[in-house]
Amino acid sequence: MKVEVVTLFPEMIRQAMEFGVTGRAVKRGLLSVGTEDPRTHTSDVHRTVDDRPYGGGPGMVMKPEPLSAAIAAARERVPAGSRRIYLSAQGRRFDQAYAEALKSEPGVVLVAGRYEGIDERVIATSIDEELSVGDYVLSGGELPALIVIDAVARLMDGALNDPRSSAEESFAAGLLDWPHYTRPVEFAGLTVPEVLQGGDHERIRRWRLREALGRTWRRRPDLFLQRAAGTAEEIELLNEYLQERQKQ
Ligand code: 4FD
Repeated sequence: MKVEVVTLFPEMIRQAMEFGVTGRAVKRGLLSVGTEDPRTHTSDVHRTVDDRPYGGGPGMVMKPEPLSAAIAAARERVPAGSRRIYLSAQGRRFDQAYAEALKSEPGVVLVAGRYEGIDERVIATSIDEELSVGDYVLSGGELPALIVIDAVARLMDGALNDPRSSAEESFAAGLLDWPHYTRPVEFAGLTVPEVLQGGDHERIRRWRLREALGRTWRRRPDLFLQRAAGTAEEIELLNEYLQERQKQ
């Protein structure tokens, strides 16, 4: 997959691609990430990319010409038909399902804004979709762009070192994670649950699924609404979990 990020701070994107799962995906050629800086599409001596807002008020707005030129240049380096996505708090909410869908696309242009916003006519003419990574305001779209790249990169075949990691994630898809433990067996007066210390893989699988279901029920009941109906086993395990908590 080819990703181009339109940003006034290309180093933020390039630096982040040197580490971790995304770094590996880039090195393995699963993903390529380029940047396009609107400042390189200016012709005045001051290389101006912002201007005062019509109607007055504080802050500045990204000028349309350099930004739209940068988006057009970025688009030439991704496959035809790639979508141009603007990261903004006004967008549709990014989630795991969106990441899964994006993974299968050959390319995408991610547009990161700065200042108070971008000129609305750029959204009208050069953006296919607005996307939000959550209900909070940031000072730039670069971190949201990196969130999207990270979420997609780790889904690509061969990006994770152990393919069992992605198999494990599909097993508990749409649920919160179960608790994890490593050595020592006792820490801060707390011990690793007995079931995990033994080698009964079926008991361990059921314990993990029960914990994932129970945590999701307690912490994020809204996730159950988005999820397909539970299997007979899931219903049984959630009942066990809730009954166990009644006693305590
Ligand atoms: N919630 C999000 C995306 C971007 C952002 C920006 C103008 C600054 C939050 C336009 C100025 C965008 C999000 C960047 N904040 N701020 O996804």
